[in-house]
Amino acid sequence: MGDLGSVERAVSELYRAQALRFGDFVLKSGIASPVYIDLRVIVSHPPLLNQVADLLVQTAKGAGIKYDSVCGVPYTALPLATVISSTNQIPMLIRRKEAKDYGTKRLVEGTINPGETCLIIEDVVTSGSSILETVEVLQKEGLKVTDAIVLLDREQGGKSRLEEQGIRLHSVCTLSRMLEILQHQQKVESETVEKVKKFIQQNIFRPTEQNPPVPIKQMCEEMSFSARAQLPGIHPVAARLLKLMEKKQTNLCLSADVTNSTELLQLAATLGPSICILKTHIDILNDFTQEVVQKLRALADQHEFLIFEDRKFADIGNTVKHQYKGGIFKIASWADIVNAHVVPGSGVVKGLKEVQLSSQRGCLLIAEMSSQGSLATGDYTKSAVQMGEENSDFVFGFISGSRVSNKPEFLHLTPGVQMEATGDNLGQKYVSPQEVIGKRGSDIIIVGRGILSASNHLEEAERYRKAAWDCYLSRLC
Ligand code: S5P
Repeated sequence: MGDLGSVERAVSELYRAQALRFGDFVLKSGIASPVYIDLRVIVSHPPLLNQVADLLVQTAKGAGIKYDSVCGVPYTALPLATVISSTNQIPMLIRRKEAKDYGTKRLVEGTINPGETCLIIEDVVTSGSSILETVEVLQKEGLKVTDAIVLLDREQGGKSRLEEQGIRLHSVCTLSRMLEILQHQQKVESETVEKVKKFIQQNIFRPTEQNPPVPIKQMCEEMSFSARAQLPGIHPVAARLLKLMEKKQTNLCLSADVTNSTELLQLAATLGPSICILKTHIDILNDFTQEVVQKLRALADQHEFLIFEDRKFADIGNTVKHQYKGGIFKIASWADIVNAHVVPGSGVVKGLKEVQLSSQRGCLLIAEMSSQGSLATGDYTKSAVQMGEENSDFVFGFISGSRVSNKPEFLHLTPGVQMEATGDNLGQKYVSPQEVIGKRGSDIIIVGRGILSASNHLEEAERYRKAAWDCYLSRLC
């Protein structure tokens, strides 16, 4: 631990910068907490940033750790690692939270010299999961990782969990010491201290086999589907979808890519209870009639799922308006959800919006694609998100490989999901439900052939439903 004087000064400054707050807080997850810790604010206080970085280095020195590079756990610890690297002339590595895109999968930036030792820098440790994720990535690159330095240990089980995994955790300060310092400085009252201590004890993180570890910090920022359904300004389709997902305990969308209407209706009838959305490509049916979609609508209402026509509109506003409303398919009359490419610019959304029959129709924008070499990356993805956020009266989410918008009103649906295969011979690339929901923060998995190629569709759909739902549950507090 750092020396008393400098630690006390830092704690006092952290309190002043409102990185530590005491009172009655309701975390986004709905859990009541007497303490709120947010060290992201220290970037607005450069002297404090330097002070904290220095305390982290001194703590490493005091513990006699030898290291060749530092790596901050994304994102709050990145500026801390940067200051440590720059001030002490120690090389730094940056761990990406998401692979750059589906193709390159580069997870660490900077020069990696396998065999060298990297020291982990973190701001707050709760369960230790964020550190472990970073350790795993660095170790896969051939680096030695044995120690982590953290500013604040919340004493909620992280230290012992990390030790079990061979990582020694050294903290500048524990939450109880921080409380004592603040009490001594007469910044908090003894009643508050007791309340927080009780809260710590009652919230010790104990991962189990069924409940795999997920970073608590991340979990506490996570809202449940039903809480998101209540958000002011949420699109009615998103609200309906989120509510039925919670009720049916499913975040599985079936991609019903079949060419025969009997088969389509059979799938809807059998898998209806297991899914939240049934996705169609209505133009691949060999025997389309309006009667088919009427029957599909009846099944959707009976089993409470939404119908998503994966039409991928991609033309000027005036054309997509006709494509959505008219022709032989009359998509707008039966599909709750449609999607659009953003390549034509916002006119595509405006055209579709003109048709919008009621507020019970919504649109998803394609921000990323699962196929090899997709051009929907980087700035294109960012523009798609911006276009969606600017048209929230019709757009309620995105087709993407990961969470691309951090606004909880927007849903993320991810295709290219299979448990076993890694791709097909036409460029499709697959990842697991665990990766998509657990790691990349998406909300709904879209599964086609993963289920359709199984001999027992229902059994397989249930397997995917359960896997994706369990991952969603473990994201919550
Ligand atoms: O990027 C995308 C977007 C979509 S909507 N990648 C996709 O694969 N899709 C659709 O998801 C695709 O058109 C197909 O209907 C489904 C994936 O099917 P699967 O059999 O590969 O699971």
